[in-house]
Amino acid sequence: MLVGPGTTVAPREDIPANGGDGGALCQKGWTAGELLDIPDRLTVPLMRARRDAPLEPVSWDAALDRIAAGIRRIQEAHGREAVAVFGGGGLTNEKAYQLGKFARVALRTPNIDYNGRFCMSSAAAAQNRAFGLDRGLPVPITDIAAADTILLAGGNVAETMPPFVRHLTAQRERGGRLIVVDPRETATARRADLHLQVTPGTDLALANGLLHLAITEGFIDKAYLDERTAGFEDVRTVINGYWPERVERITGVPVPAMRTAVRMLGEAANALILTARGAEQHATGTDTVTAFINLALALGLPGRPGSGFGCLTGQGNGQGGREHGQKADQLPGYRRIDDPAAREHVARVWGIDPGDLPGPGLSATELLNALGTPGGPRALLLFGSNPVVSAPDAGRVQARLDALDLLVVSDFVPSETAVRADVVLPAAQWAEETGTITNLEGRVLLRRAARPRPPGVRTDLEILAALAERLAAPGRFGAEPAEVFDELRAASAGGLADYSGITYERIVAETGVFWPCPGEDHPGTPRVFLDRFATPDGRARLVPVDHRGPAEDVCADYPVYLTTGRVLAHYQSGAQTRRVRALVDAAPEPYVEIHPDLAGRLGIEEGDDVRVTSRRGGAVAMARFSTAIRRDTVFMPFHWAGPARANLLTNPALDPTSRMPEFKVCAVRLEKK
Ligand SMILES: Nc1nc2c(c(=O)[nH]1)N[C@H]1C(S)=C(S)[C@@H](COP(=O)(O)OP(=O)(O)OC[C@H]3O[C@@H](n4cnc5c(=O)[nH]c(N)nc54)[C@H](O)[C@@H]3O)O[C@H]1N2
Ligand SMILES: Nc1nc2c(c(=O)[nH]1)N[C@H]1C(S)=C(S)[C@@H](COP(=O)(O)OP(=O)(O)OC[C@H]3O[C@@H](n4cnc5c(=O)[nH]c(N)nc54)[C@H](O)[C@@H]3O)O[C@H]1N2
Ligand SMILES: [Mo]
Repeated sequence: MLVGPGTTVAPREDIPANGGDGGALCQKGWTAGELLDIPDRLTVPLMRARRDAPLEPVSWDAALDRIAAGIRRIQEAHGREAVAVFGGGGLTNEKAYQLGKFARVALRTPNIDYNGRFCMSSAAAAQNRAFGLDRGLPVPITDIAAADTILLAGGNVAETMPPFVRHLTAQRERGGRLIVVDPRETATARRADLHLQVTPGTDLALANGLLHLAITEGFIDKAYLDERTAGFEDVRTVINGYWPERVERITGVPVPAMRTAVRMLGEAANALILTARGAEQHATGTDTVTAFINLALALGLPGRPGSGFGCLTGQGNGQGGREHGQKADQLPGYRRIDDPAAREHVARVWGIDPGDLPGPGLSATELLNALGTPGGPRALLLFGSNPVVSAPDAGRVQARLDALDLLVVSDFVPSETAVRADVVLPAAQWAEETGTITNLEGRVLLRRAARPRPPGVRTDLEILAALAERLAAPGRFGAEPAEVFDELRAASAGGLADYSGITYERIVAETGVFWPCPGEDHPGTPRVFLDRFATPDGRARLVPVDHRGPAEDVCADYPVYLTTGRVLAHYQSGAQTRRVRALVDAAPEPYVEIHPDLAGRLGIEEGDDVRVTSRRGGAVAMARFSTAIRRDTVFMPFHWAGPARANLLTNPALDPTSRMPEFKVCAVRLEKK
């Protein structure tokens, strides 16, 4: 199977989200074993004496003492909120939970957020608003095959979620149809029966336009709307303004294609509407997802097996990472930090006074941009993210990180962010430690350590325990995943994401347990919303939303749209995959995907180095021609550092509800370099 002495990575045949029969892993999975043996793997703590001194190896005690002393000094001089924490959706549930507790109990700071704010936040906000609950898929992934029609907005699963594609294949073999909404004719769009090639940032108008047609063509499920929802009449009023010709003008999608899409959805016995980052990573992301949910509700889909609305999660623990308190506004169990009952419950589990729990803190982009500013945080502890490459307007973020008094990074590779830190802590990686993750179905899975970690390396839980001790934090900070999971169960009890009935033993015996699972005798909940939604009155909410367009539109100086995303061979900021030979060979170079017609107008030839400039900064990458992209749009993957860093260009404009930055559209100009 794989690569990397001593460890093989094999698909779990028994977990359908990984592929089910036959099993499938994506290319990143197949080569992940190599990561365990990368040449510059961190195995010893590093520290610099001064900001301008080099990083040098030190003992764990020296590193941890320095961090604790720095935190104390900064908090005494500037207040508790002057120390901030940044987490990641790749962390296990145990680590995400412990990080949230560490911030609130050991540091007593409100300022903790995580990279899931860049990832899942718009889908989460819209699902919470509509359904009272945010679970990626409301049904097991195997239900996908039962859908007669699937509409996927802004997801390139053929490259980003290869294991998911087998479910699409099974669906197609059953005669099911696929509609893909994407400004590019991606590998996923090429599989589709219908490709709606939208202008970036106009999905909201498209979804409203589809609903308009669904109403005029009589596909609305009146009985369902009466019985299970609220708000349709207000939505209908807004939808009146989205007649097909107007929507074609906004979105670039021809009216006949919209009509076909609506028929495919409306005539299907079972249909699923799914969104991913292409539709979500916008300053209008929450409302855009809401528009797709409105459409799903009007067609009567959510709460029926084989039908519904869902969003595809991203990172290793994209679902669980958003449930247990590493979000600025959240406590474990998907509780709100401003809810007095939630504070009371969690404070009791943590052995502290609810009055000592901080309130909500700054969201990820706002937090990063406040670092080192007057009144902003002066220290940052970072676990599981590489924002120098992955944050919007990354040039500014890099300057903010450099303005800190203390930057601490826990990682297993010297990422672009880690090399700027004052203290770098060498962490164990996934294969070397045990913990739970929750997949997009809401199924909690146990991942056991597969091999011993190198000497000198500690787990994030051990690091947090050692720091909590040095900071004389109240309560316990266990270093053992099983102990932390038991505490998480208690803290989540009674919350929306209730894990109290889930144990490691059950997860193993039952091949994962679906939350909510409020008792050890409760079977777990593979399908949510069958009888009621998680709102106070049990009804789903339709919410009227209007098209606003991108926060930054094209103009004479910046006449081209830039959108960003992923390629098959690389993962995220590339901190891991740029260190794997096989993946570098598969996708060695950063590039700008450009239509030959647009390139011709700009005097750019295939293979030229192109300077791409936005209001934030400039990047340089090689032109790669493609007729699969719109003529008004270029695409850059965001996996590379250096001059081709796409996030030097992106717009940090935020969605007002989710605080999601607008990664998926900004205005640029291009020149041959
Ligand atoms: N190979 C690989 N796989 C990954 C990852 C990775 O880095 N590499 N990352 C993981 C993570 S964390 C995530 S979140 C997922 C993301 O998974 P996806 O959401 O599938 O990934 P993206 O490539 O970011 O965006 C998907 C598509 O959105 C399109 N798009 C751009 N702008 C718009 C728009 O305005 N509207 C619409 N409808 N579409 C638009 C892009 O052209 C792109 O094809 O992937 C996960 N899987
Ligand atoms: N332009 C643009 N930018 C984007 C996006 C986009 O589509 N376009 N997508 C956004 C999205 S969806 C996401 S999810 C973010 C992701 O971007 P990042 O948050 O930067 O995610 P990664 O590159 O996975 O970085 C994770 C880092 O943590 C380390 N790490 C992994 N696991 C662990 C662990 O268990 N413990 C510790 N201590 N370290 C660990 C890895 O080695 C790596 O250095 O990027 C966002 N940025
Ligand atoms: Mo993500």
